[in-house]
Amino acid sequence: MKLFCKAGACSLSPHIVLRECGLDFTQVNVDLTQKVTERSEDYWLINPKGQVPALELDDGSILTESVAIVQYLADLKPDRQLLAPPGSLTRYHTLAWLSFISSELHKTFIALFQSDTPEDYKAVLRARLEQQFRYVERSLQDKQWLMGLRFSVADASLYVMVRWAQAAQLDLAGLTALEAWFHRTSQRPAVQAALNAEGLV
Ligand SMILES: N[C@@H](CCC(=O)N[C@@H](CS)C(=O)NCC(=O)O)C(=O)O
Repeated sequence: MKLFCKAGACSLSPHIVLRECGLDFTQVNVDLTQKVTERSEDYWLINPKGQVPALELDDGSILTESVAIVQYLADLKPDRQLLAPPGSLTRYHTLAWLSFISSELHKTFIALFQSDTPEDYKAVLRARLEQQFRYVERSLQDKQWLMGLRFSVADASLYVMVRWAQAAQLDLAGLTALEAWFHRTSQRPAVQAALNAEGLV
């Protein structure tokens, strides 16, 4: 498999999951401004949406969308227990987190990071995100991971968002459960390996 990614982007989430699963893959970095891979391939031809992540499977087919990719990867290695089996309610709670992270956090950050977003609207987005992180904080009370006792694909996705929150200098003061969770996640060998491979440490 090949993972098309950009350092620190949302592709870090499937990157972490690939390493948590112990799957064999090649990391291919993409210049998102030029839409060209580090191997000088036209990225539009790989993902017509021009976005990372994209996962190339061994048969040459391409899977896009982080939420779909992490589920696919976790289902390849059910023994790693990154996603509960189909039919179990825990699976759908995990998917609820993936959906929340993708639609509520990720897209709000994208608007915040855009240079042409007006400053007064950026203030609205920051306040919205800080409110959402307070919700995450409440959800993490007395829990090791979002789903309780097990690290899941949802934790991998949330990790990227908290890194972005730090980069955007959002006010996360007092969110001690989130801070402890971030520290725990950062210490996982797969997370360290992914950060290293993306040149982030
Ligand atoms: N819905 C997509 C969104 C992916 C996305 O927004 N990727 C960003 C990086 S975090 C990107 O490639 N941006 C470049 C662009 O949109 O041109 C997913 O979750 O995989």
